[in-house]
Amino acid sequence: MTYEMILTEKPADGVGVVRLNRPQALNALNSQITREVFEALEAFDRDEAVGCMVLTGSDKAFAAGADIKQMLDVSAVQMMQDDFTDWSRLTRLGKPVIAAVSGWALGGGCEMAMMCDMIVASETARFGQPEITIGIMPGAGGTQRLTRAVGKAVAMEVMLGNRHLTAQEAQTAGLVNRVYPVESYFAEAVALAGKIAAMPRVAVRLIKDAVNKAYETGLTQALEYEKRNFYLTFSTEDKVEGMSAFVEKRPAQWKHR
Ligand code: CO8
Repeated sequence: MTYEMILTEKPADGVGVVRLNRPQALNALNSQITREVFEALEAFDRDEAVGCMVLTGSDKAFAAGADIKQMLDVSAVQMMQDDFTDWSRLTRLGKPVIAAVSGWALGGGCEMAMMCDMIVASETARFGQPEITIGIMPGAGGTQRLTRAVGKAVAMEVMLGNRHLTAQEAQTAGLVNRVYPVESYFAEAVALAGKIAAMPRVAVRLIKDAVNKAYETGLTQALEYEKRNFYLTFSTEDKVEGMSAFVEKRPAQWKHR
């Protein structure tokens, strides 16, 4: 597969990286770049050599939002009909995705980072939902995911008052996992992805799936869901291997089955 607006690489064992590469527009997300991002992530999701993915941009911008120039002349009906608005593909990936964010993560850029499973940020990262300043509102999960991550009061200020959260503020609020200097955030994200890729992958998938249920359903239903995934892990070869390795005091050799 050849891409024009993204770069892909496998910089470490088990790790697939998708990099937004539209520097002249601060990685503004038009329909082509978003389609390429989803296709590349889905390809890594199918790739047996990959256990965890990293989605990143440049040091200056993860992404400065959806492409305003593309949206300028688009009607509501076109917006609704175009697959541009179907970003849920990112949330349907089985393997975990870590967003490695530096610089601007605004509007759709912030929303895309929040659709990932974890966020590793550089000290220069800035998170915001400035849609209000161009007369619209967040449309890819901003009002929901940001609110759940940072709480109503901060979310309101970010979305109504165009407040940007610093990396440190975003970490304190629970939006971001880790903050590193700009020189090392990407390597740290790849290292975290490598660590996760080395875990037994059926369990990784079932845990990701169950944690996401905490967002999507009520507690009783989610606990029931967790129990079923837990039982399912007992059907894996890796459960036998992991427990045997513990008892025999040796490292486990995962088969990812
Ligand atoms: N869309 C299109 N082009 C952009 C965008 C954008 N979002 N952001 C930056 N660019 C372009 C600029 O137009 C400029 O191009 P040119 O040189 O050709 O004029 C180039 O990138 C560099 O930008 P600046 O000169 O503005 O750079 P600065 O460093 O001065 O400023 C900022 C950086 C603060 C990030 C500024 O560019 C900015 O405010 N950008 C817009 C941020 C914004 O409003 N984002 C929200 C967009 S709306 C949205 O994301 C809705 C999501 C809905 C998703 C729905 C899917 C379902």
